[in-house]
This record gives sequence, C-alpha cells and structure tokens, in this order.
Amino acid sequence: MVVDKPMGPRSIALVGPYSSGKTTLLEAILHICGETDRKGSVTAGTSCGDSSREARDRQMSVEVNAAHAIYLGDDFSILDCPGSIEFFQETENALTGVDAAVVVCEPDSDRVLTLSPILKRLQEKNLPTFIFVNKIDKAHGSVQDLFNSLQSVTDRALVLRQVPIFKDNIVTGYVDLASERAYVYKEGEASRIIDLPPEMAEEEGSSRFAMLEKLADFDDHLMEELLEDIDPEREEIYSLLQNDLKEGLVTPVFLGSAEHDNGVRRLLKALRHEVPEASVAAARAGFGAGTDGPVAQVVKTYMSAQGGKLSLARIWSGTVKDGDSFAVGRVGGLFRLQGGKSDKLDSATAGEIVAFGRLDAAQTGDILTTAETIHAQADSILEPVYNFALYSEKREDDVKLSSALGKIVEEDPSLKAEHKQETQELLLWGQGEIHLKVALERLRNKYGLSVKSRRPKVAYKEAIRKAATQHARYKKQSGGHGQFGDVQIEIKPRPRGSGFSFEEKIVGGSVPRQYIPAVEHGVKEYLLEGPLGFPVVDVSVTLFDGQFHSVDSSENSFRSAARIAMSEGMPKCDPVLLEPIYKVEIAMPSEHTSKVNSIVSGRRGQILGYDAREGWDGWDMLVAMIPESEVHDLIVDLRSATLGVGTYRSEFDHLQELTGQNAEKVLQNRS
Ligand SMILES: Nc1nc2c(ncn2[C@@H]2O[C@H](COP(=O)(O)OP(=O)(O)OP(=O)(O)O)[C@@H](O)[C@H]2O)c(=O)[nH]1
Ligand SMILES: [Mg+2]
Repeated sequence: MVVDKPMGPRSIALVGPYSSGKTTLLEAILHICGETDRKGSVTAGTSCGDSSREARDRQMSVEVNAAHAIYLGDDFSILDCPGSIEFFQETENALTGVDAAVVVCEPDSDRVLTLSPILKRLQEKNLPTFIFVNKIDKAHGSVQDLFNSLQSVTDRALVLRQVPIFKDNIVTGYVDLASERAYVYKEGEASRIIDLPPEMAEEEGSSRFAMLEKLADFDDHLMEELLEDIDPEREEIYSLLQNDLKEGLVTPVFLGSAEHDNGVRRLLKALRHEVPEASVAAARAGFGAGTDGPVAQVVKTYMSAQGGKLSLARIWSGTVKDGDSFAVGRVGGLFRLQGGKSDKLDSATAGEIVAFGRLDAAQTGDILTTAETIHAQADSILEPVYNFALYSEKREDDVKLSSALGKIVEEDPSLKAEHKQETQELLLWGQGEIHLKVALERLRNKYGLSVKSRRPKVAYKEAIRKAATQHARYKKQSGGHGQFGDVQIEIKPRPRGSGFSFEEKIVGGSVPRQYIPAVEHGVKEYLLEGPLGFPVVDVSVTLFDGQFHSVDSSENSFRSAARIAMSEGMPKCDPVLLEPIYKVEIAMPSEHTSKVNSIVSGRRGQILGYDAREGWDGWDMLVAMIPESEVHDLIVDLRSATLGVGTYRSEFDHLQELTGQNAEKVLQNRS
C-alpha cells in the first residue's frame, strides 16, 4: 500500500491556551523553513509575530499573526492565534479558514482544563486537529499521565505518537511510534537518529500497541491483525493516521520544545503528510469543485491608521490575481503577510491565506465570489462579558473617537461600542479587562486618541411606596403679563414594571382643557430625576383639581405648577431606590460549581437552579438573578475560579427595590 501525500498549499492555525508557546513555535517553523535568518524570540521582542506595540509591551499575542512557510516543498499558510481567552474571537475567525489546527499546550496535567473549550470548538467544526505538547524541556511527571488528563477533556480519541526518552529526569529525545525510530534532541537543529535504547523497548512496545488499538477502533482490518498478533505494515498505519485525522476521528499528540527547535521538524513532517488537501476543507465549507470563478473568505481585517483596509482571506477555490474583481470590489494589492511585514504577490491559489488590499466593503467572515458577497459571521461573534465607559479627554475628539471605534470594531468584532441612553455613557464592550485595555491602547497608539475609561454607571431607578396628594401654585406678577397655574394632583405607586400613567379628573373646567397636556408635560419632566436623583418609574399621577387665571394662565405656568407639585409631593410618597437585576447563566466545569456558587452568593445573587451544560460533558450551568452592579466584574472572579474557562451570559430581567446600607452607598456615590 502506498500512501499518497496530500498536495498543494494548505493552511493551519496555531491555537491553544495563553502563553503555551504558539508564537515561539511559529518562530521555530519560520526559522527551520529558512524564512528568517535568525530565530526571533517573544521575550526579546524580536519575534516575527506580535509586532504591534500592544503585543510587544505585554509579550503576548493580541491578534492573529499571519505567516507563510515552505517545508520540504509543501506550502503552508499559518495563523498564529492569541491564547488568552479574552482574544478568542481571533481564534474563532481563524478557524473558519484553515485545513487543520495545531493545539499547542504545556506539559502540565493541572491545566489541561484550559484546553477544553478549544478542543470542543475544533470538534464542533469537525476540523482536523493535532496536539503539540510544547515546553517538553520543562516537563516533569509522566507523559502518560498527561496524556490521560488530556483525554479527559476531549471526546475525540487521542493518539500518542511519540514517547519521550528521559535522562536524569529531563526529556532528551523521543521514540516515534509510527516509524519505531528513536531520536535524540539537538539544540537548534534536527534531532539525530539513534538506536532504540534497550530500556525503552518495553514502553515503546506498549505505547505503540495502545496507538494501534485506538486506530483499530475505527478499522476492522487492523483490528483483525491485532487479534491475530500480526504486525501491521507501516504504510497501513500511516494511511489510517492520515485518514482518521481527516475524518476527525483521532487527534494525534506530539511532543517538543519550540524554544529549542526540538520536535518541530517531526511536527512539520506530520503536517506535510497528514493535513488534508485544501479541497477537503473547501468541500466541508460548501465550496466544492465546479464553483465559477475564485471564492475566498475573509478571516481577519486589518485597518491602517489612514483608513486603508487589508482583508486577510482564505482562498477556497480558484486563483486570485492582483486586480481581480469580486462582487464586493476590486482587489487593490495582493500580499503575503509575514508577521508585521508584507510581500507583494501576483497571484494566490486555493488553500492559501493571503491579504487583499482595498476591499473597503468586505468584512471579516464575508465569503467573496465574483457574483455575490455572503455575510457569514453573525453566528460566531462572541457575546461581550465586560465593559468600560469611555470618554475622550478633549471634547473635540468625540467625532474622531466614534470613527476610530468603528475601525477597531471592524478589526475585532468581539468588541462593541454602544451609547447607553439611560446613563448617557459611551460603553465599550468586550471579552475582559485586558481586551479592552488593548483596545484603548490601539486608540492611542494608532489613532492618537487619548481616551479614559471608568466603571460604567448602573441604571438605577426609583419608585414610590405610598400615595399622596399635593397642591401647588405657580404665580408671577411682573409688569405686563403674569403667570398663573394651580394644580392638585394625586401621586400613587403602580405595580413594578407597569410604567407611568397620567389621568385627569377635572370637572367644571377648573383647569382648562388646553392646559392639561402641559400639566402632564411638567410631571414627566420632573420624573426624569426623582427625590433620590434617579429616573422615576411605576407611578400614576392624577390631576383632579386646580385653578386658572383668564389672562395670566399659560401652558408654561401649568407646566411649572405641575413640576412644583411633583417636587413637593414625591418626597412624601416614601421613595425607594430600584436596581436592575439581570438573569445570568453561568457555565463552568462541574468541579468548580461550588466555588462559583459562593461567588454568586457573595454578589447578592439569588440562585434559581442548576443543570448539566448541554453537549458539554462534565460541565454545569447555573442560573441566577444578580444585580447589575455585581455583574460588572463577575467575569474576573469567574475566570479566576475556573482556570479561565468559566463564562456567562446575561440579560436584563427586572427592577428590584434596594434598601438599607447598599442603597445608602448608591445615594452617597450618586454623581
Ligand atoms: N521552556 C520553554 N519555554 C518556552 C517554550 N516555548 C515558548 N516558551 C516560552 O513561553 C513563553 C510564551 O511563549 P509564546 O510563544 O509567546 O506563547 P504563545 O502561546 O504565543 O502566547 P500567547 O499568544 O500570548 O497565548 C515565552 O516566554 C517563551 O519564551 C519551550 O519550548 N520551552
Ligand atoms: Mg502568541
């Protein structure tokens, strides 16, 4: 049996938890493939990726780094994604356009939970997946234990492809289980082949058998061979490895150290031989052969400070040349990105991820064809979980701010700017504090805008608990025309959520018809800020009597009389503060549910119930009512209790009376 190696350009995403070494792995790949003369480093600030100031300052990726490398003649477009959960949108976007993902993780059993959301997502997307256990130079403990923990966070069958060779508790090389060859790591070079150390023979045998058993679960022929003690041919194993990856049945696990170039060539070889051809992902995405003209999909939008747009796009089918036209517009420049640098190209073909210039109307997620543009992103935009209120330091920057916000939201659709009517604040929503801080830095570094942030105001309201009647007169005699309005009103509480109502029971024309709307107007004006300083809800006001003056009365005087009546009457009605309560659904791994419970209780939450999280083995959902003021930074506690994987969604539910010390605090801090 001869195994055909997949042909043509292919694209992969490097994904996985924060700081696991994805950007370092990209650096190692670029160096090994001869794309860079010298290997860069994240800590020294010389990596090809993370070129923006926001990334360099933090030594972390804050957006996708696109790169390209050719390994032994095979062409790979690579998207190195940020690992922080706060930048997960970048991963989400990148996964749309790749043929396979490499999940980079650390050799730490206690942190495997951090992999569960990404592994789950990859499985949902049916995307071929490799796991690269990086930092093997720092591994302690057994790789088999780590492997078992990894298996506990994914439903896909994991296949360990290498076993480490230890010397004095340090991993010095590996045995490749498919080829049964042993290698010793070399710093910054290809590993050297060695004889299989005799003391490894037993472990190699059992690990290899475990690998074959996994493959046999999906193949009867191999199962028969194993039952009959026949050693399968190597080609058969390679063919199954290739096929099962393509089908999403198994996830191979490789070991190495990106920092030291160890195991990186082995990984690259696996990518070469096993990542399916570009047509497989294209067919999965619905762009099989026979589509007229080129089809591409935007996976990331970069905006320059001057407003120029670069659309990083996966070509699903056909060839795109500089100057070609899609329905959305004409490609004004075709580029290959290498981290912060770009090289001009004449053309690019299916399987590649390249940047199109000047497609101003194209947005991230858009599928571009010559006939139409399909907006395809809506489903995969993350819901925001954290916000800041923004204000520009200089008023004249307000217009510039809203246009710059538009641009950063285009680059990162998991950010959202919103003008909140109730509190008159400009809110920036996103995925966490670092996410929003990076956005503010971008506004400063790229658009020269000095923007401050503060904790957003809570939209408190107030209502009343007692009824009262009030008489008020507005009278002015100054020279010519005077002013005269006199009203008697009854103010009454209404049930929660029923809003405001105005009635009149005037008999005998004590307040002439034409002035009654002005009374209502005056009442409404007052209600914008009640005795406690907040908008008043759920009251009814009845105008039941009054007086007028045939010359001096006017709409204005009745409006003023109504306002006075309200400001004198309302304090007698036992006003009470109302706070917004949100219905919050929290998702977390079951082992952390009790911790999350105490977080919710500590935030004055009222727990309504628990459930298993649908489709997520070993996860729970908790539903609670939590005051808005306590939802604000809930995500911070939630993440620190759950290794970062816990999340929530919320929606406004109702207003609820707030009394006692908590109410006092709100009243003291009212601005
Ligand atoms: N010991 C050791 N350290 C490594 C290895 N690979 C990366 N590192 C270090 O791990 C840290 C994070 O590396 P990055 O490459 O920035 O990790 P990343 O996954 O890109 O991080 P984010 O993009 O921010 O999620 C850096 O300090 C690297 O020097 C490795 O193989 N061994
Ligand atoms: Mg990185």
